[in-house]
Amino acid sequence: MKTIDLAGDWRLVRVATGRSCPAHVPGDTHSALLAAGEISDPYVGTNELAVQWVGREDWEYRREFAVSPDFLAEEEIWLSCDCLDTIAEISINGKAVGRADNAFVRWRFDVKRHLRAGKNTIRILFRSAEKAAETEAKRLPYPIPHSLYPVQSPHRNLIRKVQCHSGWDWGPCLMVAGIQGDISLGATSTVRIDYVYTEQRHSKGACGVRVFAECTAARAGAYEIAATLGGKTTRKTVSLAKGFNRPQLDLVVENPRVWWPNGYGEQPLYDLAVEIGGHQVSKRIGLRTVELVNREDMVGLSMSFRVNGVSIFCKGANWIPCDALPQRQSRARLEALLSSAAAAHMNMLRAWGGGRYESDDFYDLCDEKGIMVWQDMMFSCALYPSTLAFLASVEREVRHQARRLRDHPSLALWCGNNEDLGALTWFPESRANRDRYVVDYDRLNEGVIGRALDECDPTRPFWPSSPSGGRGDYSDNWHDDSRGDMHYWSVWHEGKPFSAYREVSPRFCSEFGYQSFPSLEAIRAYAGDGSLNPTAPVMEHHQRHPRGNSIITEMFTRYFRVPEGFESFVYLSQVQQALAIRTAIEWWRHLRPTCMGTLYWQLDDTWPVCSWSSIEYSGKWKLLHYAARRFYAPVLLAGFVVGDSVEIWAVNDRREPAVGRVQAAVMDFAGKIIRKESFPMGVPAGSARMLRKRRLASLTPVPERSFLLLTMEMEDETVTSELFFTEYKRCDLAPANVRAEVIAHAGGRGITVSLTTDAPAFFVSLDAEGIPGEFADNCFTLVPGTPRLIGFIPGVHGSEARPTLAQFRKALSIRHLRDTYR
Ligand code: BMA
Repeated sequence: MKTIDLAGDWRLVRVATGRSCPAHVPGDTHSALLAAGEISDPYVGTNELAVQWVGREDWEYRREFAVSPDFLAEEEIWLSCDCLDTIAEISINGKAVGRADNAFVRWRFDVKRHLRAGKNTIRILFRSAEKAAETEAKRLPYPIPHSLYPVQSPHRNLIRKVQCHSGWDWGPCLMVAGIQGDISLGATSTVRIDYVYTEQRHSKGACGVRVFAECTAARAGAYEIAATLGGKTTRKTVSLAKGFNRPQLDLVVENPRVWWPNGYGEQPLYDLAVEIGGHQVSKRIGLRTVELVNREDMVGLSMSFRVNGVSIFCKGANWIPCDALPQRQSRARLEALLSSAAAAHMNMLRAWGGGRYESDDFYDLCDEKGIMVWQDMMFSCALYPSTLAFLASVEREVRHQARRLRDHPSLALWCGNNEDLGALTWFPESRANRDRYVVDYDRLNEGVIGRALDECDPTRPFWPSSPSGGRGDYSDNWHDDSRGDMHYWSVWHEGKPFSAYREVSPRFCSEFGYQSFPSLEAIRAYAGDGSLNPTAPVMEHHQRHPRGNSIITEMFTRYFRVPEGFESFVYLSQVQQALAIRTAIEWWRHLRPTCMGTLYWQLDDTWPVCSWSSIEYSGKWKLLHYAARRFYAPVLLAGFVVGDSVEIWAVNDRREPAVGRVQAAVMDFAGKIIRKESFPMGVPAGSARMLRKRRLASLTPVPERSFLLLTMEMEDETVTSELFFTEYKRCDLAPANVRAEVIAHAGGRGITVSLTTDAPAFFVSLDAEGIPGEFADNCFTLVPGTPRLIGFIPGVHGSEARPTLAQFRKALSIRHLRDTYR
């Protein structure tokens, strides 16, 4: 097979005026216009509003390319486009080649008759997706509503494009267009392989791998198919018809090394190469079994994942596209985010239905890092049409994505959509005429998506919607903690206290979240120094939840003394977020095996904004992400006040028992230990145990005067945790004087901060403004007499940035709870 890569330099033409600028492919309109100085940065200030016109225009991408007589001599020649976003008309040398209307489909057009030897021109005209959606809305016999957000492009649910491009409650409205993913010409007179995928059969000491190669033959005939797996090659001759074929080959891997999720073992990957008629496709596969366990039990319907026969407690977050501008979604950015997820002991991310089927890089990295993927199909928070054209388009999309992605060992589950089942009750139209919309829903979700996935990937289960009570259950599972997965949003959207997290016992909580502000440096970059106030217009512009700032502020008043000054406000918002999610996850982890998964909303951001993310747009960790590294640790030590008692629990996710010693000390706010006990700990693999239960009154007569400091010593690590007996605001904390000394890391490229205090200090947080990097720990309790050394690794994954000690000292600031008020 021969190819001509068409990535690289193109020109972008604004059709209405003929004005043009350079554009990089793969890329998008907005990135090209920004690079050319035609628009201002939509992430700064309120510029987003000033670029809305871009999405309402038509744009043409255009370039020239050369074709050799050799290439032209091949029997079949096609144009292959991995992602055209979205409503596109393609022409070569002035002749129409085809049209596209779904950004999630790989488009292929026969182009042999349009090409000539020497110079050729290709043009791809992108019609405004927003206008196409409006036209479509007018054609529909009845309205198909979707969720509404502050800055938004309407009717996004009528076009097959990344749904959050149209604006979300954390994202800008940037209706980008463009050629994303690979674009190339291919030519062959033999065979083109379209998809390679495998099925595994595990037995003692061996794994049988059946390889399928979907291919298109230019000519009928006998061909040799060769597959190499783990260095061993098997061949056979097959007879192929002209057009579509699916030959298969059987291979065996002796003594396979199995793939494990992060925290459970290694992630060995095997190289697989398949060749037919000179076309070779290579990939890496992982050998493992993965099952979704849905069992009717005393509580309802269980939901857990079992990998290689081991029940996995799924720990992770929800993933949204890592940038609102597709051109910036680089492998390096994905690598940084996914490394951060793995560093916080995550073993699952949910690729959420309002985003995209991610790039190959994303799944390759998840394979390498042991991060299982819960893969939604790209439908979210809306009702969708079930016109024949729409269903046909979705069918094509799902069939393509299933075959593209099904070989990734990380991919654990296909899910029909995000919250569309629940959305049936959101809109007046669907409440008034539920039957009509349920039929639409079912035609699309079971009739097309579920059926196509069953067929294209029989190795994985299909989960109808997140949340849901399973296939065939059409109730709104939003608040049902007995069956399947739930989204628990009462603490944010309904303003319930953090303790409400303890009132539900989810089987699997696939969404729950709490907002915070991004760091001061992020805020300064979009708001400027003159708007450092939560309700300044530019700050409100970067807060897409209409009540977001009010919810954050109101919650402060429940737990904390009201913070003074903007910097304290921002810091406390991050402490509060970390506390909210920690409250939920510590509790739900201790409920295992009733609960077997927690995925908080959300890991990342698409632009700099106040949101539920634990990692802000730049890749910088919020305090929640540091907290996640502790509350998602394989062995968790947690204290809970339950009624008039205090319970101390340990949760062990490991495949081996956890043994160690625990010390529980009641300390007053001057740092004096009032009571102390120490006891051995032994927790069997994959279980939770209550270690001690004490009457609160026996620990402390006045809950406002002290706190519980927990320390767990195991062979390989020491873990500490703290528990307050009442709200922080009720406690008279001592104005602790935290001292920091910055020292160079012996030998390494890191820096160490040595911390001491003269009184207990809570949520002690270090920040090195403007210096990318991560601290070894953050947002922790510091007590007198126990100094801490906290390492700082500069650079965001792989970057060589290395500050001098003087620069670091200048950038370093330290905050703790008592600092936020006088
Ligand atoms: C969830 C998600 C998103 C949304 C988030 C915060 O339910 O599915 O649609 O951004 O809530 O409101």
